[in-house]
Amino acid sequence: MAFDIDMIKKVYSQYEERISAARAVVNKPLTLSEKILYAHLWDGNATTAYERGSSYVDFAPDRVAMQDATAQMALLQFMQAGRPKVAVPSTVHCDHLIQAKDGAAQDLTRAKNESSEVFNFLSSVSNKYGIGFWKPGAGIIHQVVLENYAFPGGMMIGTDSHTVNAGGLGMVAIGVGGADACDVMAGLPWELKFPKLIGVKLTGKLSGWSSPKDVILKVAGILTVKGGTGAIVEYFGEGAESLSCTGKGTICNMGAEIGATTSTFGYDESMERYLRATDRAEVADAANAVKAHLTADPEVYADPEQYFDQLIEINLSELEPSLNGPFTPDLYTPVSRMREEADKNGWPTRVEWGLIGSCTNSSYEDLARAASIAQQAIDKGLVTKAEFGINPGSEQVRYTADRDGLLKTFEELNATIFTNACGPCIGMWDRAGADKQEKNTIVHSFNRNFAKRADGNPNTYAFVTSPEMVAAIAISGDLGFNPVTDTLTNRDGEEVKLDPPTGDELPSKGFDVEDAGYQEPAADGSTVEVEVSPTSDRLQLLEPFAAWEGTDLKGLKLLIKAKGKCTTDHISMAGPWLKYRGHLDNISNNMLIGAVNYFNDQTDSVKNQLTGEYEGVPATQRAYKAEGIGSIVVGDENYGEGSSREHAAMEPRHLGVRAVLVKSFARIHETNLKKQGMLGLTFANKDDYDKIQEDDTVDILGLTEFAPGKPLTLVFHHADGSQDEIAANHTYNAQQIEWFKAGGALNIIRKNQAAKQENK
Ligand code: MIC
Ligand code: SF4
Repeated sequence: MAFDIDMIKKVYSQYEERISAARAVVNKPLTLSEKILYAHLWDGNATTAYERGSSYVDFAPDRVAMQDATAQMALLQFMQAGRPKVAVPSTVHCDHLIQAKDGAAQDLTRAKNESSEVFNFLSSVSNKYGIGFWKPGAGIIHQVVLENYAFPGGMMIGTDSHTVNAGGLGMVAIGVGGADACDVMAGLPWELKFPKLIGVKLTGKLSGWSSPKDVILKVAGILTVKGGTGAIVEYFGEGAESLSCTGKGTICNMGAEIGATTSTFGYDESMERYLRATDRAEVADAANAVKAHLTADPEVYADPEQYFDQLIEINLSELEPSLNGPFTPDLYTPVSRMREEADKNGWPTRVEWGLIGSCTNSSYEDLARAASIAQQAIDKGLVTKAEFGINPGSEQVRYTADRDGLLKTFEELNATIFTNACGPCIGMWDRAGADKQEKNTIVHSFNRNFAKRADGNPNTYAFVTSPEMVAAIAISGDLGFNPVTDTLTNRDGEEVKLDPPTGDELPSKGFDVEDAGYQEPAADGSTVEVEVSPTSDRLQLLEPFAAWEGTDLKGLKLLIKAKGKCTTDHISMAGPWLKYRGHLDNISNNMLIGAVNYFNDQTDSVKNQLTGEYEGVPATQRAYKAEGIGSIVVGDENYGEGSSREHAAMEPRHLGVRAVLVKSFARIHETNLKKQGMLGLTFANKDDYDKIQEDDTVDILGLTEFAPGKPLTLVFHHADGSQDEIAANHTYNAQQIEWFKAGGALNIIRKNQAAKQENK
C-alpha cells in the first residue's frame, strides 16, 4: 500500500504544465533537478528563469520528515504556530535515541524506559497534528522514508541532513533545520537559494569488491567537505542506470558530507523495481505515465558540459574499493594504498570493531553483500579478529534479513545485532572501554567520522567504507588488508582468499514484516492533549526570543575564536547530549564545548573577560548573559558543517551570542542562524581572522541600514587600546532581515497567527 497516493498523483498531474512553463522561461533543455525545482514553485507555473547560486526562490515541498532528536524542537516550534493540523503530509521517526549496547531486545526496552517522556510527547503531538509516527525500533528515518514515502520527481524536506538519501528514488530531498520544517507544516512557502548544478556522469559498471559507496567516497575525495555547497549533484549515464535503487540512496546520502544541497538520479528501472518490491506498484504506474518528466531532457545528458556548472566523470569499471578517514569523510584512500598511508600517517592498523548500518548503508542489499563475506569466513575456517555490530535500517529489512538467514550468518561470527536505529553512528554506543581514550581503529559503513562521533573517544580513528569491506576488514582485523589481492590464514594454517561479495538487490522472496512500527494519526486530533511537564529536564516549552533592539550592537565580548574544523558536532555534540534535544536550556550546556580555542588549542576552555579566568564555554557565556553582555563567536572555513541540528544555532541564541563571524558557512547552519534571529556573517577578507585577539570587545555597525548585499562593519577593540575595523559580508535577503529584526522567524509566524485570531 502506498501512503499519500493522491498527493503523488496530484504532483504528477501538474508536471506537464509546470515543465512546459519552465521550458518556456529557461529556454533550453532542462536537467532533472531543474524540472523538479520548477515543478514545485510556490507560485505555480514559472514566469521567470532563476539564476543558479543567487536567486532566492519560494518552493512548495510535498512532504516533511523529522527524526526524534530534531523533531522535538521542530514540533515545539510548530505548536506555537497555532495550526490544527500539518499542511503537508509529515512523519516523525524514532531512531536517534536508542543506545547500542547489549543487542536489539535489551537496548530497545532500555531506551523506551529512559526516553518514554520524549517518545510519548512525539507520539501525542503527531497524533494531534495529523503526523505519521514511526515508533522506536521501526527503523532509521531515511531508510523508512525510502521504503515508504519517497517518490520520483517529488520534493521533500526533512530535519536531518541525510534527508538527501531519498535522491536514490529520484527526489529532490533536502535537509533543513526544524524552523524550516515548521514553516512548511504551517502551510508557508519554503525558501532556498536556487542551487547550482554539478553533473556526475557514471560510465562503466561496478564489479568485484567495488560498490555504490565507493562512488561517493571518490566524489567526496574530489569535491571535499565544502565542494558541493549550494549545489545539487545530479548523477546520470549508463553507470547510474546499472546501480540499484538503494545503492543510489547510499550515493545521495553521503552527498551531505560534501555539503551538497542534495543529490538525485533520474527515474529508471531500478527505481521501478524498488517501488514494486516495497508494495508501491501504484506509485510505479503513476511514475511510468510521466516518465519523460522524471529525468533530464536527452540533450542534457548528451552534452552535459552545456548544462551543468561543473562536471565530473567516473568510470565505475575502474573504481577501486576505498576507505575515507580518519576524522573527516573526504580523506580518500583506495584500499590498495591503505597500508602505505596508514604506516605513513601513524594510523593504528589493528581494527577493533566493524560496524554495519546507518541510514547510508543498511538496506537489504547491503546486509546481503556483507553477509556473503561473513559466510565465506565461516566456510573457509577464518577466525574473526574484530568485533562486529549491525544496525539494520528498518524493521522490514531486519525481518526479511532474518527470514533469509542473513542475520544468523552474522551471529555465527559473534556479531551483535543492534536495534533498527542510528546507534553508534550518532554516538549512541556504550562501547566498553571507550572512556580509557586509547588510540584505536574502527571501520564502519556510516557516513560521518568526525572525532569522538561514534564512541566519544577522541583517539578512535574511524574509517568509512562499504558494508562488504567492513566485513572483510573486520574479519582480517587489519586496516591494511586488501581483499582484492591479499590472503588470510585460517584456523588450519591455510592461506585463503575471500571471493568478491554477492547479494540480491531485492529479496527474492519479497519483503516481509509483521509489525513495521507505524502509528496512524487521529483523524480529528483536536481533543488530543499534549503534555509537557514544567519540571521536566528533557522537554521545555519555548519562550519567544527578544526582538532586535533597533540599534547597532556595541560592547560585545569575543566568546571564542574557533580554530579549524568546527562542525555541528563541535558546536552541539550528540551522543549523551541527545537526551536534552527538547530542552533548550539544558542542552545549551554543551554549546561549543567541542570547538578548539585558537588561543590555547584546548576545547571547552576560554577566557572569561569579566574575571580573566579560563572557564568552560557555556559557563563563560552564561556569565556574560547574567551581566546583560552580548558576545560574538568567530570561526574558520565551512563552519557548522555536518548536521541539520538547529540546536547549534538556538543554543548561542538562547545564551546571548549575537553574531557568528566565520570564513565560510555550511548551508543548513547558516540558514538556521538566520531563522533564529542571529547574525551569521563572513569575513570580507579572510585574513582578517588573524586580527582577532583574545580580549577583544566588538561593535557591529550598520544594522540600522541592514540591507541585502550591503556589508556590515565590525570594530574589534583590542586590550592594548588599538582597534581593527573590518568589513563583514552577509547573505540576508529582505525577508531574512525581517527575521533578524523580529528576533527570529517564529516570532513573525506567531504575530501573524495572533492577528488572524483577532480578525476572527
Ligand atoms: C547526524 O547524522 O549528525 C544527525 C544526528 O542525524 C543530524 C541530525 C541531528 O543532529 O539530530 C543530521 O545529520 O542532521
Ligand atoms: Fe542516523 Fe547516522 Fe543517519 Fe544521522 S547519519 S540519520 S545519526 S544513521
